[in-house]
Amino acid sequence: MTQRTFAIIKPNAVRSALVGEILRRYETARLKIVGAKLLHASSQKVAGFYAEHEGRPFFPGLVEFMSSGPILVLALEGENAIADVRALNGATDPAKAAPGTIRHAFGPTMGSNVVHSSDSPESAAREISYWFSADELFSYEQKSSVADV
Ligand code: IDP
Ligand code: MG
Repeated sequence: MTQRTFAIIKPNAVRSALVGEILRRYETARLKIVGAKLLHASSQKVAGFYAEHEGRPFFPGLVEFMSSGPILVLALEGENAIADVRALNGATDPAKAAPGTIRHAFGPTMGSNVVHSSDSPESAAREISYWFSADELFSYEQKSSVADV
């Protein structure tokens, strides 16, 4: 089933010039970029995004980290996009992430694990609309080569 998911390239990955490498992995897996913005979120905006984790011991550090610099927010579309992007990203703890995943390759720690992605259709819908307005999202046919446009 074609579906949309939401992902974030976190501030440490943007700072470390990993944007191209991470987008290449998503595009190679036949995920279409249907929304993309570089932005520096406020701590309030990040706290609202991660509201389900409020009260957990790692929450203040997570909010501080995610608002520490620019992030790339993404809406991605494809067959089984939600599960596929979770699989490409790997386990939350980079030390437990499978070889070949983004978190295994780039780590470094649970608190700064380079990428986020939605865990269900409900969270994907909430997260896409939390960061994107309707006119920032696009639909188009993916061509297999630039000569094919
Ligand atoms: P997910 O990003 O794999 O969906 P969640 O459990 O939803 O993982 O947690 C959201 C984010 O909060 C994680 O990506 C991670 O950066 C951070 N986090 C979760 N659990 C811990 C922890 O025990 N210590 C430090 N950071 C954590
Ligand atoms: Mg999560």
